[in-house]
Amino acid sequence: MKKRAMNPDFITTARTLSEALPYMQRYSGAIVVVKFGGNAMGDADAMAEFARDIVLMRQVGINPVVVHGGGPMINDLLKKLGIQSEFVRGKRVTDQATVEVVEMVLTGLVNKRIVQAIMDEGGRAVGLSGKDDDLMVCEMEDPELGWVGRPVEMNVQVLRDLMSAGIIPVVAPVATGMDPVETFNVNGDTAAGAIAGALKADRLLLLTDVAGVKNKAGEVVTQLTPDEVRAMTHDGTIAGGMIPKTETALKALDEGVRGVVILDGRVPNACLLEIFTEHGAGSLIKS
Ligand code: X2W
Repeated sequence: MKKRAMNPDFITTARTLSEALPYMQRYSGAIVVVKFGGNAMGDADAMAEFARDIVLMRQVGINPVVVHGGGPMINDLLKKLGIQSEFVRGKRVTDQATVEVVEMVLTGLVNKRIVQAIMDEGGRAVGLSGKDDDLMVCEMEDPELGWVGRPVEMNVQVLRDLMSAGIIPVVAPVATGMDPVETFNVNGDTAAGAIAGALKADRLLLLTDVAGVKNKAGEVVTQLTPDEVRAMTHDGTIAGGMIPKTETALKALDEGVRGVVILDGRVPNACLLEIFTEHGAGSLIKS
């Protein structure tokens, strides 16, 4: 009689799947908005792995919505074109020439790359920007920043329509203004927060290149309340580039998002770790 050898890797795979069942049940039908930042995109392998996680989420009944950035890719093209660029409080000062490059890079290059990566993994994806179906209408955030938009009106029906058709929406953070000839450059985190808020998402995952919110001792805090975030911001524990992320998180929670996670998108399978395991990944901010 032929004996079947038991490969220990298969046993681990089966156990991992089995342990994921309660999480699949908990998130079945949930809306999860994932902000995929330019710094988290890495190389083609990292992009493929991210896409695979998103397709797997959809396969088990979650409704993922991807909102992406692409700051480093915008920097590359601006540099090639000889256009200077600077950031004020984490946002790109955006003149007319810059906003044209931002729109080209985000809605063209980066958006289609992500859409393609999702389709390569067997999912259905459609790319759009805040301009499509008036998804995100903005006003000028601060004249000093130029064409940088603050979302003032959200029309998320198009996202619901795509989700109910089994299609993963991939959104570039570019928007129109109240005057439709205007084009706004929107910070990717801000756009993801506004979309998650308007959808009253179950989770907003902010994928970045740091492990999460750190305490005074430099350790990542796995769960914290909005009050704790405010206290840590007040005493300077939360500082620098983390501030726009935690501000986005608090605003999204105020608007009805159930939980926001700030996590390291460079960790393999970051989204799966967060959604399908007990430990999660990064820092969960929740009331
Ligand atoms: C960003 C939009 C892209 C973005 C920019 O121009 O770089 C503003 O700063 P990451 O990769 O998520 O940083 N917009 C207003 O947010 O990209």
